[in-house]
Amino acid sequence: MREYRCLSLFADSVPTIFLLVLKAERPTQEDMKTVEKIENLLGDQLLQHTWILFTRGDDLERERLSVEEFIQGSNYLKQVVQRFNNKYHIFNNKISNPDQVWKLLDKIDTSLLMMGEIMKMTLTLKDNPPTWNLFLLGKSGAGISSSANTLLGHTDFTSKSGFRSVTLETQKKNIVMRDVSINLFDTPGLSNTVIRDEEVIREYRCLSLFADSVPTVFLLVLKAERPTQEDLRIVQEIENLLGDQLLQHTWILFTRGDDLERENLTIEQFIDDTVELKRVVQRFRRRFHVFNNKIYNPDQVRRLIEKTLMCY
Ligand SMILES: Nc1nc2c(ncn2[C@@H]2O[C@H](COP(=O)(O)OP(=O)(O)OP(=O)(O)O)[C@@H](O)[C@H]2O)c(=O)[nH]1
Ligand SMILES: [Mg+2]
Repeated sequence: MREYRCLSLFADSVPTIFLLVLKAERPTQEDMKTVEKIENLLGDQLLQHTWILFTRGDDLERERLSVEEFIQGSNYLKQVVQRFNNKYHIFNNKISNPDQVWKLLDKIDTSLLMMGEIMKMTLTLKDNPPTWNLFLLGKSGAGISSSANTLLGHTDFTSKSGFRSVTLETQKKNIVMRDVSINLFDTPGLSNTVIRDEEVIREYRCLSLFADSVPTVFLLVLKAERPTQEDLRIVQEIENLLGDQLLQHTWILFTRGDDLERENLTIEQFIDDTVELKRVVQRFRRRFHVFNNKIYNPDQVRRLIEKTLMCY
């Protein structure tokens, strides 16, 4: 469910069709529960872009049943198909038959979809600014949500101190800044006290899938403190996950600029005095920025946006 939720976050920025795959068999209680969960997750709007794709067309062929007859034979399926506005198709995955694919695409009516998209793109270019994705990730408690709030200019993402991790699933908010529309993603951090690292990594992987469809910047959030072994391990883990290509669009965002200010240190001095950080920052070709999340200072936000968008 975590991954499905994550995928659905992108449905408004990239043209998207969901295919809900069901066996062409009498549905079990478990199938019904799954369908219900997916309907709830997608909600009315995304359901308009969702098709039921029945598989095992070969079984129906053997029984000389059309998919329509199969659906008519079950009150439950009749109701489901109605809820999906009769949007369904059947595949026989046991044979290679491009015709069944073309038929599905015809049904989805790609031409209409494309027309809609072209119209939307023309409108977007004329009336709306281009869209960017900005993903904030890192270690739980590093200040991921606070930094997202600093970027927003107000407190929308929940952020607080304490032993328990606060952000447990990715949240998205949109801001328009310097003629650019930015989708900000606040994510659960690694070393989380509630969810396992593997789940967080899976969520990051899902987010990174969309990095090639919309210009994307990753912000790896780190406290401006001497890093622990755990901090360094997490940085390395994120580097491995993103890979060389996405790392070129990744910036280290230090938090706790207020602590540095109190000690009269610039972020450059702090990095150069901290051997481990100096190495990390070198690997990122010195792509970094610092936030003081305790004050309202649009200038620090403007500078980050200028740096990251300029280097894209
Ligand atoms: N002094 C100071 N505190 C900060 C700064 N940024 C974040 N914090 C504090 O650090 C604590 C954790 O911040 P969050 O933004 O909730 O951290 P997170 O990484 O989102 O953590 P989880 O959602 O719990 O995984 C909060 O008490 C913040 O107020 C900063 O720049 N300066
Ligand atoms: Mg958080």
